[in-house]
Order: sequence, then structure tokens, then C-alpha cells
Amino acid sequence: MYDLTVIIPTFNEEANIRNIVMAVDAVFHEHSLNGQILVVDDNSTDATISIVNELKRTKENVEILIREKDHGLSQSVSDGFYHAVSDVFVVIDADFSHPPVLIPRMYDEIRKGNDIVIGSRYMEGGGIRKWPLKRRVISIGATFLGRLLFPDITDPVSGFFAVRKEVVENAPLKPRGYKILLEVLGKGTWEKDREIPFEFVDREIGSSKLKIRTIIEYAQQVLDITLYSFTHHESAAWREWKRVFMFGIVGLTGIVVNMGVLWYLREFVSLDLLLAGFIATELSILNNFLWNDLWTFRSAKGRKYSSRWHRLVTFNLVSVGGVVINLSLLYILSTQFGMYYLVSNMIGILVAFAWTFMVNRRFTWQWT
Ligand SMILES: Nc1nc2c(ncn2[C@@H]2O[C@H](COP(=O)(O)OP(=O)(O)O)[C@@H](O)[C@H]2O)c(=O)[nH]1
Ligand SMILES: [Mg+2]
Repeated sequence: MYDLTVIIPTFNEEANIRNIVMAVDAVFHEHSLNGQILVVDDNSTDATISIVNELKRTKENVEILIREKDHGLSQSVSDGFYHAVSDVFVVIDADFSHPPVLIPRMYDEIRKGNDIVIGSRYMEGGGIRKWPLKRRVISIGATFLGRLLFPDITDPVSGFFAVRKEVVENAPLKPRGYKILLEVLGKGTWEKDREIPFEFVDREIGSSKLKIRTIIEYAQQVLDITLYSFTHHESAAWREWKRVFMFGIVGLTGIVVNMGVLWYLREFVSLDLLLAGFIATELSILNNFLWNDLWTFRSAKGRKYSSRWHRLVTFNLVSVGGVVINLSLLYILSTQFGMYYLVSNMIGILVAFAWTFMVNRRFTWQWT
């Protein structure tokens, strides 16, 4: 039984495989770690397999798993989980895009009680070197989508991460495409995560295998995890969606308050329409604030560290911002882009909803 298993997925990596195995093994020695190295190869057509077999002769902690069907990076990593002989797994690329020197820190963080430790390119201190603009744009798009599910994780699609065996052991992973981490976050059983910044360096040798199909598969994967979270309320993504739904329900009660007050002020007080509208809006904002404060975000950190008045003022300002976004989109999309005004308004409402949710979550209630 090893302390940890470093899983290296490979496909035609003859130029890198020897160096990466040696580098990981050197890190093990330096930090007195009893580590296993598990190469999961998709039946490479170059010398990758023979090089690993040769390394195996002198290093008994090196293993290779050769896959013959269901070719794919995520599938390979997921197979690696089931073949590893330890309780902690670290996944790392073969092409030196991920620095092996961080492995001991990741392992430490797991031992300190984190379930998942992620090497992040997008947190402070992290970065990407030598990537063409196209790759950057695709990656930022993918990361943004992933963050909709896990807003507190800066790099939910990183290929460099450590995970405790129990997280993935019974998870119904449906591995496909490139983003195995997102699948682990979405379907795994975990509570605590930790991110460590690193600088991603694009490969010097060999070629990348990212294809258009990969992007389509990724969109399917995000959708699948979202649907999964709707029916598996113990999942991490549900923790977030639950709050979005609660926030939405509160928003609906706000509409009822708004309409009711407007009707009352017009019918029984005969107030000026604009004034009545203003009071109705303000009261509905107050209604929404109270329900969100007492229900949606009842266990938020911000409720301990800020006064209710402070939160109310922030919430009010964010709501006004939401109205401005809604009206601007209604106006711009209808007049500049010729969209049917009810459609522009619907888009405006959705964007304003997303804005008010995210900004209030972050600033009013300091949810993390
Ligand atoms: N087993 C397996 N490994 C793969 C596959 N595609 C890529 N890899 C490995 O996954 C890692 C990252 O792949 P790479 O092509 O460099 O992706 P990029 O860094 O995102 O451009 C490398 O170690 C590759 O050898 C695959 O289909 N199967
Ligand atoms: Mg690479």
C-alpha cells in the first residue's frame, strides 16, 4: 500500500514519459514519500509503452495500465482511480505543463483534511504561459461554464489535482472528454476543497490532442452534472443550485408584493402612478431582502460580520443595478439589434437575475 498514487494519462508521449516519471519519482525521494506512479496509456502507437516497461524493471513503484477500448483522457484517469493502490490520487499531465514539485504540497493539503486539492491557473499567483489566444479563449469559456456550477473554485477544469479515494470511490462518474475534475466535483462526495496556484506551461514536445468534439462533449458534461445535482441533493453543485432556486422563489414573492402594493395604492389611495410604482418596488425589494436574509442566506458568513442595515443598503443598491441592467438590455437589444421587445425583456430579466444573485451572494452575504 502506497501513501499516494500519481496518475499520468498518456497517449503517444514517448518524448516526455521517461522524464516525467523520473521527475515524479525524484520528488517522492526528496520528500520521503512512498508513492506509486501509475501510467494510464491509451494503447499508444509510439514507444511510450516500451519506455514505461523498461522503467518498471528498475523502479518497482511504477505501473502501467494499457487501455484498448473507449479511448479518452477522462476515461483513462477514471480507470486509474480504480487501479491505484493507495488512498490519495494525484493526476498530472505527462508533458510537464504541471510542475511535479507541487505534488508533496497537494498531498499535505489532503492530509490536513481537504478532500480535493486543485492546481489552479486562475487564482492569484497562477497563470498560463505560451498559450495561443485561441486556446486561452476556449479555456476561459470552459472555466466560466464550470464556475457556474462551482463559483468558489477558480479552476474547476484543471487537469492537475489531488483527490481522496473516498471522494470518487462510489461516485457514478461518467467520464468523457478532457474535464475529469469537473466530473469528480459534480459527482463525487466531498466537503472541503483547496486550491494551490501554479503556472501552466504549454508542452515543449509532442502535440496537443484538443479537438472541437471535446468542446461539445464538455457542454454536455456541464448539462449532465447540472441535471444530476437536481436529483442528488447531497452533491456539491446542488448546494449552489438550491440557493439559486431559493433566491428565485423569493423573487417571485417580490412580484406578488409589488403588484399587490401597486394595486392597493392605485385603487384605494389614488396615488400618482410613478410614486405608487416607486413605493411598490421599494417594498418588494424590502420583502426580498428579508426573506433572503432569513432564509436563502441564513447561514451566510456575512450575517455575522455585517449589520442588517448594511446588508439592506447593499441589497438595495444591487437591486437598482439589476433594474438598470434589465432596462438597458431591453432598450439596446430592441432598438440596436431589432429583437422583439418581449424577448429582449426576458433576456434582461435573466441577466439581471444572475447579476443580483451573484453580486448579493458575494458582497451582501459574503457567501464562500
Ligand atoms: N490515456 C490518454 N491520455 C491522453 C489522451 N489525450 C491526451 N492524453 C494525455 O493527457 C495529458 C494532456 O494532454 P494534452 O494533449 O497535452 O492536452 P493539453 O495540455 O490540454 O493540450 C497528456 O499527458 C496526454 O498524453 C487520451 O485520449 N488518452
Ligand atoms: Mg498539454
